Amino acid sequence: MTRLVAVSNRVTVPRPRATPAGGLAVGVLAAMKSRGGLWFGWSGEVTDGEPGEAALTARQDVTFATIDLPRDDFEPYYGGYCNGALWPMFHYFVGDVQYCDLQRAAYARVNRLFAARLQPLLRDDDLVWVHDYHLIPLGDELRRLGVRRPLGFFLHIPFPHAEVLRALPGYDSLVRDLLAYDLVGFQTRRDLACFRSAIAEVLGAGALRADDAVQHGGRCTRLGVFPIGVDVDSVQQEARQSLSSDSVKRMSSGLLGRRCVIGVDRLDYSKGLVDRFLAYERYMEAHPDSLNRITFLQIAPLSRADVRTYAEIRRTLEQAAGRINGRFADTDWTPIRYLNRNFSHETLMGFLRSACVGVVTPVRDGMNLVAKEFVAAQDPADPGVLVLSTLAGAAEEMSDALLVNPRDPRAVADAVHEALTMPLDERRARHGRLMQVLARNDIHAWHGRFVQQLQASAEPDLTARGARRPQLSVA
Ligand code: ADQ
Repeated sequence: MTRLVAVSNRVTVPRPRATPAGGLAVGVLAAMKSRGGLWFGWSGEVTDGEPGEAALTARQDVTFATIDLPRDDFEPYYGGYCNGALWPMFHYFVGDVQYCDLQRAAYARVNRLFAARLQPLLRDDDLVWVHDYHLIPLGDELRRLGVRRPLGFFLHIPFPHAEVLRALPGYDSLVRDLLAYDLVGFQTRRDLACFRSAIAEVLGAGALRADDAVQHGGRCTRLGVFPIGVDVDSVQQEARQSLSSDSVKRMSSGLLGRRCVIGVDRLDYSKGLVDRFLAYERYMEAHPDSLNRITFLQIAPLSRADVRTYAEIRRTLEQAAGRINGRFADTDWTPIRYLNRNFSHETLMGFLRSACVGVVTPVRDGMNLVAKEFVAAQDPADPGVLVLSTLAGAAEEMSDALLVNPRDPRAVADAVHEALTMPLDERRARHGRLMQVLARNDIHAWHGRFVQQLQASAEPDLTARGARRPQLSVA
């Protein structure tokens, strides 16, 4: 039996009442819980000396293997290259990219360290699945250490078009590093198309085969689209159960009968929160009859607080919420309730179920699990309506949401109005169709398809000798 080894920047060892606020952790944890195996990554701690061997913690079928990172490398690796260069570049915030050679060198060293500490833990029958932009060079580092097992990579965030990517110094090495993997997965067809543009830019159009495989350096890398989903049954159950929990009851009773519009996002400039607040202000201006009848609840736990752009967006949002509330609030009503804290997943699903409208308006997002969770959490007999950005990966599948350009406050305000006034039969019909999409492509389908295709990549590549292989891209 093959063993699944997942690798991500941060490993979250589950603890009671601790919920990771982040889509990657939610997705990887679901895959590990259902398949068992080893999950390797950073412990969350830094050390002054040379980081030691991985610390192992076993929980049921999953072993969590964590390493500390060198103090001197952590900041330039994580806050620097990962979140100061790659994150903004991959989300098309080209003007915010802070590139620095020293940070890129720290990124390379951390990836080398990951490989050195992971390699002794690997067995001959392992399938290794590496997650996200922090670890692009890890596959190549493992190959250098002699690892021959199938290596897969999944990118949780968008992949930018070559025209954008080529503004990043050293972008060609990132593209070549991805070709050390046997299987590279993306969230959407658009991301895959952008990666093809990058391959054409770096290696020439001839490197891409018609079946979406890249032949390079003696290796064949297959490309595919694997849109991440949610655990529909578990979200439904959590949402129903938590309606009777204290937190959800307190939230609902605090609304005093008002209808709730909800947003749930990590505090990140890619999530479109400033534009969303302005759109909500526009909505209240255009619909004075809504004042004191609707509450907008925005939950936004802080993330990457040490990175400058994140501190800036936090200040801007606090000012916007303060200004809008100061302008519209009444003695017994606050139009925007803005909370920077984490909740348990179950509580959050209860909040989503209690809301009439979910506003998910990132200005760029790989997928966006909250959009899917909002739909899955609804009461099918009286469902709320999802307002969704066309620039979220989720929009590719969720065409029954009200799709909007997140940068257009009038369009978002109009969609919120349409959602709040939509007749019940239309809400039910849209919700039913969206649920079919979610059920067809849930979290189990996501990891099941990826692992199956990674496994298949361990088989010899017959295509090069003229035999047919099954088509690997998407649902
Ligand atoms: P994220 O950018 O973190 O994920 P998202 O996909 O929306 O974004 O996932 C967030 C997850 O964290 C959701 O499951 C949500 O319920 C949870 N969460 C959010 N706020 C919370 C809070 N206050 N308390 C507790 N939990 C909270 C990245 C990419 C996305 C991609 C995912 C998965 O940026 O585009 O969808 O990975 O691939």
